[in-house]
Amino acid sequence: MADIKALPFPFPLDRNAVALIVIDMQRDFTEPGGFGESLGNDVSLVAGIVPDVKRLIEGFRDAGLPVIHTMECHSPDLSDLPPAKQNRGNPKLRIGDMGPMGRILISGEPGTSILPDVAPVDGELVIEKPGKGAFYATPLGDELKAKGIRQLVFAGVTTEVCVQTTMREANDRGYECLIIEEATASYFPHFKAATLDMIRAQGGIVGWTAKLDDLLEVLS
Ligand code: C5J
Repeated sequence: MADIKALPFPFPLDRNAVALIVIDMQRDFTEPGGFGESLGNDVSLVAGIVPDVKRLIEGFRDAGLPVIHTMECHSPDLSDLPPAKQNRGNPKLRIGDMGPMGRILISGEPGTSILPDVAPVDGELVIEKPGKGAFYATPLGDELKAKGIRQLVFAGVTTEVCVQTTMREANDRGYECLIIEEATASYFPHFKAATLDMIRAQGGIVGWTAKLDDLLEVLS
């Protein structure tokens, strides 16, 4: 065990039981022409975290620790897309529609892919998920159990949607959860700030928050 400086108190990192989970660093959320922009968002706000997510991933790889990636996407026949999700909001392009990077949020389409700078390498687990949370309708829970993982370090987009949903799912399943502040982003900076506050409130009711350099110092 090694303590990482964190809030609301130090995070007791166990190198034998920790994995990094990088949520939805996909072109559809970070590049013009994707799902994020079709909902009216300024995607440059979230694209800016790529260098810090890359440093975090490299820190885990250099330490020989597991890195897991998730992708929010649906099957081409939309059989895993409930109408309640498809019809939500008033986007220019809905999930499954053809956009400039292929069909929006559909498995295998160019826009659904993870950004090259933070893409998985051979041997890293990639979870395709139809929901906001990465445990719903995916093999993630079984994979973590099989690997003996008890602690999850979180990065990715967006802080208050897929990152927070997955962190809460993990927290309820008994995982110790730590989110890295510089490695997550929202289209709404005040939502990110509020999410980090919520996570560490009440003695860490959802988990811990830490700065990237404080984690990397302990990993190196
Ligand atoms: C959203 C996500 N925001 N990855 N997805 O729809 O947070």
